[in-house]
Parts: sequence; C-alpha cells; structure tokens
Amino acid sequence: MDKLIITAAVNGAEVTREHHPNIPYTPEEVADEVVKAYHAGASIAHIHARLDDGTPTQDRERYAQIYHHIRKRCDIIVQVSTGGAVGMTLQERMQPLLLQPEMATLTTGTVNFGSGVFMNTPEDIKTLAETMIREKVQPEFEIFEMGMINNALHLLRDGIVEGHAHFDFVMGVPGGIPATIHNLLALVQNLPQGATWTVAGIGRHQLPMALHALLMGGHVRVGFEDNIYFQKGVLADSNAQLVERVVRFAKEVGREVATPVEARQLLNLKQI
Ligand code: KMH
Ligand code: ZN
Repeated sequence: MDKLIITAAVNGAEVTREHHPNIPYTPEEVADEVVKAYHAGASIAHIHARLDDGTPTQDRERYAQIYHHIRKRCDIIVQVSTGGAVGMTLQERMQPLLLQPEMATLTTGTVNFGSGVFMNTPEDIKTLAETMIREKVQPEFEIFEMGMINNALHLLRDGIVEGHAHFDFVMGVPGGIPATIHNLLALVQNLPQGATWTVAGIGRHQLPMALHALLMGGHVRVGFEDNIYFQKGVLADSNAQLVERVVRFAKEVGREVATPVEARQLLNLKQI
C-alpha cells in the first residue's frame, strides 16, 4: 500500500468555541494547530479562515496570513477551502484561490448540510474548476454524495480539470451520505483508475472511517472541522491528538505515514 497521507482539518467554518474552547480562529492560532498536527504526522492542512471573533471569512488576506505563518514553520501541504460556509457567495468562496495555494477543495454538487443547503450549481462547479486550473491549484474533490463522483468525472473527461484525481469522501454530514463501510466501498468502486482517496468521517464516525481507510489503502482526514471528541463525551485536546491516534493505528497495521514530500509525490504535486 502507499504511505498514508493524513489531512488535518483544523477548524472548519461551523464549529465554535462554544463547542470547543481550543478552536483556532486567528491566523497565528490556525498556524499553531497546523504545525502541531504536522509534527504529529499530518502532511496536508485543510484550512478555513476566521475573523478574530470566529466568524467564517474567505478573505484572501486572512488566508495569506495563515499561509505565511505556516510556511515559516513547516513544509506541510496547504489546502484552502473553497466551500467556506453555507450561504457565502461564489465570489467570496473563490478568494483564496488567487493566492495560488498548492491545493483547494472542490465540491462537485449540492447537498443538504444540517439545516442549511451547501449550494454548488453546475455553473459554480465549472467556475471553481476553471479558476483552479488557471491559478495552477490542484483540486481535491469533496464528495458528500455518490452522484458527486460522476460530476467530478465529467470535469476530468471534458478536460476542465487535469492531472491527478484525488477525492475526499465526507461521510456522515446530516443530509449527506451516511458513514458506513458499505457506502465507503461503493464510493471507492466508482473511482477512476489511478485516483487516490481520503475519508473524513463526521463526529463519532471519524475514527471508524479512518480505520477502514487505513486497511483499504485509502488516506485519512481528521480534525476539529469534522469532530471535536477524542472519545464519547471527552473533547480532544488538540487536532494533533487526533492525528497522533491515527499514526498509532497506522503503525500497528504496518502502514507507514507519508511526509509532505512523499504526499506530494503520491498526489503528483510539484515539490516546494
Ligand atoms: N463548510 C462547509 C459548508 C470545504 O471546505 O470545501 C463546506 C466545507 C467544504 O467545509
Ligand atoms: Zn472545509
């Protein structure tokens, strides 16, 4: 099996300090969480920007600050969010792409998201994909429902997205695909030859989905964006603690953990 790529999704847009006192908001706080997760074994940081009071923002300057704080301290792959938060306009969501980060998320369909709707019309998806290609940003397809794989395949077939295809299965969002092993198998079976995949289980599904992925040769995403608990009723201390646990399980089953350099090789990204 390939070495394991661990993504740390350190803050997201929805979870606040009312849910967990250690959710990073400022650029320095986000970078601190990312660097600790890197030392624990993460090779990709999936980041969202927040204002100092925690309000989600797609402000380009705010993302630039996060990026610079991270890059001063480690070579982790920085993946910006283009999903932002429910209700943001596409123009807002696209802002961090203009920084030409190595990677960005690209959700290929609309999905109910708790009590809201995470809108991604065919036109939105095409605009995001074309902007990523123009800015030389590698997309990670965010798959909240089975049909979104097909939409991603259309982008590849039509040449709107080029290069290596990497997918993230976000499983267990209320309104999206349930986090079960049967669903995970079905998602994987629908991927094109040569694609790589990771799984982000939401809430209590984070650990079981990570363990399935470890054994199946997939990759793993953990972090506060998707889950704030270490075990039932016990908050995780940090994103790093969630990464460390995956590293321990990986060692137990003989799966080596990829460094950022190795992750770039697996994802066909340019080395920095
Ligand atoms: N916050 C969600 C509505 C992404 O980062 O691209 C969308 C999201 C996906 O988090
Ligand atoms: Zn996100």
